[in-house]
Amino acid sequence: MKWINRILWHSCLVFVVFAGCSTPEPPAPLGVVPSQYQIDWQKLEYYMFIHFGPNTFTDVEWGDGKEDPKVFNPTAMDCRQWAATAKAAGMKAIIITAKHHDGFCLWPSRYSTHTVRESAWKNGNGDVLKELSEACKEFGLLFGVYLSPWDQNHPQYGTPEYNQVFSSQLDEVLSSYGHVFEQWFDGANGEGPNGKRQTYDWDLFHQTVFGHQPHAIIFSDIGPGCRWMGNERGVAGETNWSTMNIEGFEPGVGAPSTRILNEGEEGGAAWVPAETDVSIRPGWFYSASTDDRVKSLARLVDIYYTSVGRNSNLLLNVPPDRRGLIHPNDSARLMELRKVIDETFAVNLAKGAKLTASHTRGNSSKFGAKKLGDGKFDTFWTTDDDQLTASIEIDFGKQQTFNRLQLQEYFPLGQRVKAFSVEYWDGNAWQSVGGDDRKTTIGYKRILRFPMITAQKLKVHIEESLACPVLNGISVYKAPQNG
Ligand code: FUL
Repeated sequence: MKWINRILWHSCLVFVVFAGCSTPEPPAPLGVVPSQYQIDWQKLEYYMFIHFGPNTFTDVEWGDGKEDPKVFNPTAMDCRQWAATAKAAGMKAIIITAKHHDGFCLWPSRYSTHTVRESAWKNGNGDVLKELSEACKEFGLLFGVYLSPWDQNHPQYGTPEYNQVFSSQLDEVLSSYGHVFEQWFDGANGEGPNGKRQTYDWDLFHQTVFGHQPHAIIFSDIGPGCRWMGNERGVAGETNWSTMNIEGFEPGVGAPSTRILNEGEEGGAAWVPAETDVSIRPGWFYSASTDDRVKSLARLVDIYYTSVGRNSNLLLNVPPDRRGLIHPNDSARLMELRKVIDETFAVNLAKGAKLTASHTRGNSSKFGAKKLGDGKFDTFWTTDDDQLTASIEIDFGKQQTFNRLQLQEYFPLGQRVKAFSVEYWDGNAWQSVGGDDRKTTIGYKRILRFPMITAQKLKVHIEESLACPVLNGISVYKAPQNG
């Protein structure tokens, strides 16, 4: 019988060892979570907006659709120059105004008589969307389109038939130029030539988009892919939830308040992350009168932190001039911005630092604080389900000087952290970073900017979370003085 006892004893040991080592399950997703396409979209972070059309030549922001299409005549248009500029700027995509409120189509639409075909450019044989989509492909950029449903030129605008016209135009654009990563819908809705406002058939428009581009991110005030963040100054909410309630709302006049657009809604029923659209110049379209009013480097750096640094993507408008080229003043500024961003985020001082947490899920190394420094997106630190507060300490092992802290939530499991604070060790006591204030929300990326600190240790306190916090990154940087 001895051998039976021995077997029993051994299986018992094996059981105990396995039970002790078994890793806990990852946390369940919280509420609504992003689709894989929204996750991929969020990682793009920074891309270019192009406003180009008759307005470029008439020097207005909103043409009324009565312009002679012949005015559209760029003398040296080169979409490769736009794409090369975007690429060199560190951007990942370009979205172009295929049709603005004046109704002019940058492609030869069969559903309009106000297009590049009627223009003087290339004797009416040109197609801006074709040239740009090819240039994007060549430079490894994604291609996106803005189409304004408001059309001041189309004779059917203001009648039910117009919805079909617009849908047919979407058909053309979304089936002729390859992959379209984002469809931008402007909410503006004015009166038609007959004095009537159009009732937009959003269901039809969305079906048309998804029919051709099932993975496209649809932008509007209420998504469904991503949302306007409520202003054109480049300032997303310091609190910025990627969730909001869209039921019962419409893009444009029927949209939620700008505060909700700016901050999202805690526990909202839909995943609609923020996109910050802002122009590098005072206007959206090129004007020679703004050549010396390109936003300063300091302003653009601020915008980077109030968009990408606040859980929002940044769609920066860079309008080509009448030649059809990006003006050197704009491109020079973009390169300056790229330099600051590259210099700032080149060296993560937390890499190689000792990371410890007050709580770790199941005390398992799989969810340990080390995961915050491994640079991987899909590995994360988290706590037990009932643990909604925790602290993470970074010990650099020696004094380090820094002025930026970047936190990242693993948002595929939902946005959870509601409030946090940060302290550094001054040698005698913990001191608050950036004043005593509690910071709110993290999301994909939250970057804090503060005056230079020299310290060996830094601590992040998760003070409030809707469910156990799940973070996949903490990084510390020293930005150059002009950043
Ligand atoms: C607005 C438009 O009215 C502006 O002209 C511009 O296109 C901006 C991005 O969206 O709603």
